[in-house]
Amino acid sequence: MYKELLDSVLKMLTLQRCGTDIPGPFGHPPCHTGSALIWGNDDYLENCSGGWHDAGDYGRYVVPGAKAVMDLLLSGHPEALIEAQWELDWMLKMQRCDGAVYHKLSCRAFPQFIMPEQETAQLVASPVSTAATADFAGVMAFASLLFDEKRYLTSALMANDFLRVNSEVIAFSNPEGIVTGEYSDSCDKDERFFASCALYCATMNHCFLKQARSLYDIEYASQGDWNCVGIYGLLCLIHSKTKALLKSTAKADIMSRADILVSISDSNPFGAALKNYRWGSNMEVSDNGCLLADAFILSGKAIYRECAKKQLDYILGNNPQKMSYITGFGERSPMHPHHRPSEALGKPMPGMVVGGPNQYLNDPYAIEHFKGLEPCMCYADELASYSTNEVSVYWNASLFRLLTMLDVIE
Ligand code: G3I
Ligand code: 9MR
Ligand code: ZN
Repeated sequence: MYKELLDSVLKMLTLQRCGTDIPGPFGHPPCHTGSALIWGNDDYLENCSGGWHDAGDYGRYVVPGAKAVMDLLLSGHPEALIEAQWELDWMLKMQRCDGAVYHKLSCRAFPQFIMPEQETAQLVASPVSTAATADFAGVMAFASLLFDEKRYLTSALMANDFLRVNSEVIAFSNPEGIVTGEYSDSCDKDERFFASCALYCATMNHCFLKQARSLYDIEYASQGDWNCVGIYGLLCLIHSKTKALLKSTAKADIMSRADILVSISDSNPFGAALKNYRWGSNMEVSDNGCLLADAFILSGKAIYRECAKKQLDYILGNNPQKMSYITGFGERSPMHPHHRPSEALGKPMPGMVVGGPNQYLNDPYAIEHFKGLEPCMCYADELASYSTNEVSVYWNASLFRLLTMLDVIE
């Protein structure tokens, strides 16, 4: 079962591929193969096909895509590395000639619950952002260590040059007429730190180490999400051969965070290393499981491995809903995920982890049904509840990394 689960969780990303023929029961003809209007000018991005549909929608977003890529690359799983290249090669098409990276590619609005090839509205490339540019630099630099592809490092260096010239944040917010996912981030310090660490590991050039030192923050190990990627800088250092002091600092930060997660897990009735339940809380659980697995690898202490296993147990059924949060796995699993292909085909695509309980009532269904509930109970297997029952490639990628790490440290 474990291998079937692992394969299915990775397969979800393949099934989310855009711009290519997808065979099989959840397949479809190529989609979104046209050019994209570059928002704000009359120019077009001619060749912009590829990448992954983000989630239950068909938008393609560099920032969360970078988190998903990093989790696949860090897993070291050979098929995951191949899958990551699908997104990496699309990201290369999102880089402007000055090194900056467009924040996203989507239509102007979310479509109805149709199959992807049926979304034929004009694609728009939204303005560049420094978060997307720095995330791009980070993943490309890290990827250059794993693939014999000069273009990854060359593009990463170009992106870093743009960041050096643009030291102020270029924050993204949906421009006029665009109402798809925003992934806004007003602080790009963690993204710049991630990029600097990855570039240092890829080149061993001390100027990037100096850059990383100036951007370091002790909080990075305790923050993880699409908008908090400093931890990937720490992990790049830990995975590198450098003797820099910052690597020991990174290890120490991971270990002290792991101790805090163990105590949070111990006080949670279901062992989840969670204090609050936010949008994508199941990703936070798998991210924390990965950090605990890293702590076991660094220290050999069983307490971290046992706590990491509790994170997967929570996602697979040891939770207040007494259900597996992964479609198609477990006696009870989500049947109505907020996922356009699943809804259009009338059956849930297997291997997708749903966002999970979210106490902040971020969708109309949640407002109507979850008021007054315990935070851990704010979940419903309902199509309409996109803030608790959607899926995404970066939630799946985090779960995939946890599954591969637990397989190794078992
Ligand atoms: O982390 C803070 C928490 O500290 C605070 O207490 C809480 C209440 O204010 O907010 C938390 O931040 C939330 C964040 O998710 C947590 O990751 C934000 O309020 C919330 O707005 C944010 O929601 C994001 C959502 O898009 C809306 O922007 C989700 O992270 C993100 O996963 C989701 O992504 C969507 C895309 O837009 C479209 N495609 C589907 C995808 C998944 O649903
Ligand atoms: O389907 C959209 C989902 O992918 C997003 O995560 C979510 C939040 O941006 O929005 C969903 O689209 C809904 C829109 O926001 C409001 N009208 C109903 C749409 C479908 O549920
Ligand atoms: Zn598509």
